[in-house]
Amino acid sequence: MTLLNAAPVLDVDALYLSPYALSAYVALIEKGFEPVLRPVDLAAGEHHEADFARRSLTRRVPLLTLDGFMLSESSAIAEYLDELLPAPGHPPLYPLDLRERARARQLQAWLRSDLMPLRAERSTEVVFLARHLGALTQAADDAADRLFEAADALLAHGSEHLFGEWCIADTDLALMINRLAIHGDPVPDSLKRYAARQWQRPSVQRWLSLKRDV
Ligand SMILES: N[C@@H](CCC(=O)N[C@@H](CS)C(=O)NCC(=O)O)C(=O)O
Repeated sequence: MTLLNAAPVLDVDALYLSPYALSAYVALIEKGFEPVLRPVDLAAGEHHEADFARRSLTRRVPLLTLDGFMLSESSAIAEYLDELLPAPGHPPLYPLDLRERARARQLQAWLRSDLMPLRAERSTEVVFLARHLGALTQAADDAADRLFEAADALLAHGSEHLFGEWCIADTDLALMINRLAIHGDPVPDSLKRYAARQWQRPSVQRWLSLKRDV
């Protein structure tokens, strides 16, 4: 099977604003794929149409189709790709050390399930469309403080990435910090620098360069 030559298809939101689509896209690029992006118009409800509902199971983007296999949920996609094309031989998406890998997955799960006020008040339009929004509520401020505390603890070693080498959780964490940093909200300097460096990664830059018709 020549998987690296197969062109995976990634269903993503049509405006390329989904942080989860970003994560799945970066995972594919880092593994050496050239995915075909298939835009799904969420505002028009295309994700509720029968065909997409059947293929995704969840009616959400991103949805990967690779070699006839369909998978949604961005972290499941990254884990699948990492096991499909493992290191050595392929660049890893997760740390090789068992505990660091567990920590990376913990961070991904947390970033996807918590910090709701922050995610709501600093939507990714801030990050991808340079939107300016109002002041944060106390609840979002509290969420930001929890984010900083966790990120500071994980990055206390002062290195460029969370776990020595880059991993997909670096992109997820940088996105969350950049919701605030790019907007100009107060962010500790060390975290601002970390997120700005992560944003320079070529796979992330490719996502940023997609044309957004808004
Ligand atoms: N946990 C999922 C979240 C996916 C998700 O929430 N996608 C949003 C776009 S950012 C979506 O499809 N929303 C459509 C809807 O829920 O109606 C993942 O990591 O892939």
